[in-house]
Amino acid sequence: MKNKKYLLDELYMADPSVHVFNDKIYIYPSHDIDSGIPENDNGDHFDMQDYHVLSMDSVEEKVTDHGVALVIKDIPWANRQLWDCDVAHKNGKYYLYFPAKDYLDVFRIGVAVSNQPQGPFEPLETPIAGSYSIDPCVFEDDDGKHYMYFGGLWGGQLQRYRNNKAIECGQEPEDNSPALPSKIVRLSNNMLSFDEEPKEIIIVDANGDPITAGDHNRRFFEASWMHKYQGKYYFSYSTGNTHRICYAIGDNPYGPFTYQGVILTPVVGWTTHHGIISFKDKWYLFHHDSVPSGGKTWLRSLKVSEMEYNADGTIKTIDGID
Ligand code: FUB
Repeated sequence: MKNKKYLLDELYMADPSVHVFNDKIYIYPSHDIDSGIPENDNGDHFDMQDYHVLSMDSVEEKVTDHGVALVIKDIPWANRQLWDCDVAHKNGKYYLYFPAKDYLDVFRIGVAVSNQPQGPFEPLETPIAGSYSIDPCVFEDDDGKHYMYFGGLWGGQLQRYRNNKAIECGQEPEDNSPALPSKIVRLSNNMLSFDEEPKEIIIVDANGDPITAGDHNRRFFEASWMHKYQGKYYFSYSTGNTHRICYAIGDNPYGPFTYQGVILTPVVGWTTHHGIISFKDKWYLFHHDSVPSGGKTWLRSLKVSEMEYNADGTIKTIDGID
């Protein structure tokens, strides 16, 4: 499959996290709705109320929608905005990690648990202690350790924190200072808490200099994803207001990571977000755009494209528009 394919006609979904469980592809997307809330830089118009889980036997085949897996009204601490989630598997249980705003309008990351990959998921009473911001991506390394990558600027509130502490006046750094990084944290054995203080994901250029806050074409904005290829760690992310999916390569889950280039050029719609898997000897990029909704940035549709590597391990850029 070389061409891009839309996955679902009936519902608007976005932010696909993707995993292979029990030889099937499972997709954990955000479920977009038309909330009627006007569009703003805070992302208030993304007022999602629930999650569905999707699965596929292969990218060529029809998607199964397993229906509602978690609803905001069942999450005791969450008030609004179920944004990008991810799922990890350990010892026969599946853990859904999701961001939502609490009753103080602060994004936290929560966990919900199921015995099966399609849910339904039972949420814990409180968010993960020490969690903040959005877009959790959980990566299992070959030694069985799980790491969460998280963070997002602007509406994702990452600029309100330094050294994992909320600050009085949350602003992005000066243009020539290092960019605000995505965060990484190892999960505890029970998968329900952080096992350490979150650390910074440093992305450097070819000279070893950190990407700066003013470098909007390359700096991290949101949508962290981690995959491994030929023993190297590929950290990919959205550049937000320049609408690219970029990637950087490192030697371990914590980095540092060296910037490499663009995986997906800008799509129709403001946001861009992705998940990457290897399935039956091919690599796939799952992503979204707003073409089917006529460009409404808060009503996005899921897509999948085959992703290819060059001989040196770099990724061939995919055109977001074709
Ligand atoms: O879906 C809401 C937000 O839009 C996600 O959390 C971001 O990554 C962006 O895709």
